[in-house]
Amino acid sequence: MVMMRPQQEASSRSAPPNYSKMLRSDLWRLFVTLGVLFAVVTSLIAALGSGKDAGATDALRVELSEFNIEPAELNAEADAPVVIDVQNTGAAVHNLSVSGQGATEMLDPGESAKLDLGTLPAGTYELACDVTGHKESGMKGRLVVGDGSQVTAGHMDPADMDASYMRGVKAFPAKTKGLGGQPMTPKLVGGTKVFDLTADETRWEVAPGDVRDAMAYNGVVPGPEIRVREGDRIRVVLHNKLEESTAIHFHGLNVPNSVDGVPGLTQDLVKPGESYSYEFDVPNAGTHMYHSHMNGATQIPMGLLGGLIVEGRDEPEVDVDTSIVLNDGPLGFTINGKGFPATQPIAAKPGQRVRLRYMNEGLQGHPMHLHGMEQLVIAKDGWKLDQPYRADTVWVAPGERYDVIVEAREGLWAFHCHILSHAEGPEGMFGMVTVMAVQ
Ligand SMILES: [Cu+2]
Repeated sequence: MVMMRPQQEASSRSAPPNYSKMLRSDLWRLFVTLGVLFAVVTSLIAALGSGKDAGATDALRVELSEFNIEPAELNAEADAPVVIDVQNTGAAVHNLSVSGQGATEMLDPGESAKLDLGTLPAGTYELACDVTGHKESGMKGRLVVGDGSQVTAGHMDPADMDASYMRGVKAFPAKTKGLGGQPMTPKLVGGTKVFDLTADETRWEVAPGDVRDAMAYNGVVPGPEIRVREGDRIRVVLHNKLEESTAIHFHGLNVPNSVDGVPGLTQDLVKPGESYSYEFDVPNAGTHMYHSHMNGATQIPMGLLGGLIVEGRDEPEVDVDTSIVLNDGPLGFTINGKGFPATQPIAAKPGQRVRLRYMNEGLQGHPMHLHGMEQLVIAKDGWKLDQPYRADTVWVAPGERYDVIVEAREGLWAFHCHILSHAEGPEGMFGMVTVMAVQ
C-alpha cells in the first residue's frame, strides 16, 4: 500500500518536474501496477490466514480410562470453535461431558469421537464421564476457555498442600459409619453352617463425609466375612432386595457345578424379591471370595463382594490374620470398603507374624507395597506355593488372591497401592493407603 502514496500525492499536488517525468515512464507505471497487485494479493492472503487462525484452537485431545481424563485440563481460546478429540483407551465404557455444553455418546473401549462444542464464552467448564460413579472415581477435569491467568491443573498453593496433607494424616484412622468384612457367625442347622446374605442398595460412607450409593450384603462393604473349615457343610442363602437380578459365585472354590452361581448357565436368575440357596461341602482350602455374578462390572464395584476364608488342615502359625479386600470403582479406591483416612490400620507387636490375605475384587490391578518389611508370599489364589518368595510389592490382579506373611518391625509403616493415583494427590493421601502400626 505504501507504493501507492507517490501516485496519490502526485495527483493531489502539483507535481515537481522530475516526478511527472518518472510517472510518464512506462516502466514506472508497470512497477506501480505490479506493486498494487502484490499488495492486494498479500492482504487477501493475510485476511484469509488470520480468519483461519482466529477460528481454531490448537487440536484438543483427551483420553478416557479407569478412572482418569488425560490431560485433566484443556485450554482453548475464547470466541473460537472448540473441538475435542476424545478417545476411550480404557477397558470400560466412558464418555466425555462438558458441563452444560455437550457430551459425546458412550464410547466402547477403543472407540473415539469428536466433540464439537462450537464457540464458548470465556470461563471454566467441568469435564467428566457421565457413567455413574466414574466422576467420583477420578474422571473429572476442566476446560479453561480464554484468560491465560488461570492456574495450571494440579497446582495447589504449597502451604495449602501441606495443610491438606497433614489434615488427612492426623485424621487417620478416621471414624466412619459402617465396618464391613467382619467374620459372620453362622446359624447351625443340623450339621450345616447357614449364612444368610441379603443384597440391597444402601449408602456407604467411604471416607469421612464421603457417602456414596452402594450395593451391599447385609448392609456392609465388603460383605460379612465367611470363614469356614475345609470339609464343612455350608448353606448360603441369598435374599435379593435389589431392583435387579443377582446371584452369588464362590470365587476360587471348586464347588459342584450346580452351585457355581452363574445365571443361565448353572441356575435361574435370582430376581428382585426372590431368595436362593447354595449348599455344598467346602472343598479346597485357602483365601477365596464370594461375589455377584450378574451385572458384574456394576454390582461388584458397588459392593456385592466378600471374603471367603477356608481354613485347611495345616495352616502356618501366625499372631495376626487380616484380610485386605481391594476394590475400585464407584466407591473409589478402597481397602476393606474404606478409603484413607478411614482405612483400618493393621496393628501388631514387634516380632509378631502377620498374615495378610489380599483379595482383589476391583477392575484394576493393585501393586500393594509395604514399607520396611518384606512380604513372604506363601499362597496364590488359595494354593500354597511350593517355593514361597519374598517381595516388597505384591501385584494383585483383578480376581487374584495372595497370602503373605510379614514379620512385624517396630514403627508406623506406610502400606499402600503403588499405582500412586490410587493413593495420593495434591490434597494428600486418599484411597488405598493404610498403616501397619507395630508398637
Ligand atoms: Cu491400585
